[in-house]
Amino acid sequence: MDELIPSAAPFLSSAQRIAVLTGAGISTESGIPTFRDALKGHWANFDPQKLATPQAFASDPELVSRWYDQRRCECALCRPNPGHEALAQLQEMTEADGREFTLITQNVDRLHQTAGSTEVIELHGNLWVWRCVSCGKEIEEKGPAFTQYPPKCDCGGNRRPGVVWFGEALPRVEFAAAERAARRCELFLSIGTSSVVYPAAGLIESAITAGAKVVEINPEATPLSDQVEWSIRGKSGEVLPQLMKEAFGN
Ligand code: BV8
Ligand code: ZN
Repeated sequence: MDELIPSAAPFLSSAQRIAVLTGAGISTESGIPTFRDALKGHWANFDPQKLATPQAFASDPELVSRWYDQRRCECALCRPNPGHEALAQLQEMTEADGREFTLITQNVDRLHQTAGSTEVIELHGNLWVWRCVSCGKEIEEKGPAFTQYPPKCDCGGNRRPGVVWFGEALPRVEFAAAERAARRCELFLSIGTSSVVYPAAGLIESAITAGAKVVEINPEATPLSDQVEWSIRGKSGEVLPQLMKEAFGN
């Protein structure tokens, strides 16, 4: 067990306000590749950051909608891992004590919600809600793969995934709630994120500036590792259960 865990754990059970930011790394142990992991198979020679743009959708809506629908169907087969489950448990225990808990994610896979987390702030949207680019109509797609790419709205418009693409603004209400939680918290957990995509990574900096104690969990160092209280080198699916055991003894 990483020797930092015993010194960070007491704050999980004492902090009045806890905020958590997660990235692709927390879903790795559920079989979902991170943004850093090279795309496989048909998508091997595509750069995810190029596909995840309004320009890519405008120039090739069939290709981009096929990529997102494939990710939707693959994520639907994945299960939460002990990292997701530990955060759902931490929310439950914290709120049972009347303490404040805010879970903010950059992930679009909804595994936090599947693990039982509630009021999850989805900074970058999700793979299930698809929106018509003409009339704005939104429909949640829980079914099998689409039969047509891009999928069409009954108004005739193309439908796009309800995610935030590079160059697009984050949802205002969600981001304001995330900023508020980062500035108010006493303990901030940054889990499985490379801390390079903004404005999400700025939330970690806001928490540090506001004087919060920050725990980073990542097998690798990030640009913010030397600014946080505890930078724990490990997999979130292993470290989070250890932290919970150390903090709450179960
Ligand atoms: C915007 C949804 C303007 C789609 C995503 C300031 C400085 C520099 C650049 C910018 C800046 N401000 C804005 C920018 C531009 C850009 C940006 O940040 N670019 C980066 C690349 C430099 N930001 C934007 O474009 C944002 N929009 O700025 O709009 C604007 C404002 C007003 C009005 C109009 C416009 C929008 C950003 C959101 C884009 N959408 N996702 C989709 O999913 O397809 S971002 C997407 O990539 C993810 O959501 C996530 O945010 C990011 C990937 O980062 P991570 O999640 O951290 O994953 P990554 O693969 O990088 O790293 C994984 C980590 O896990 C690693 O560190 C690894 O070590 C670790 N790990 C691995 N295994 C484990 C593990 N950790 C724990 N346990 C394990 N087992
Ligand atoms: Zn429409």
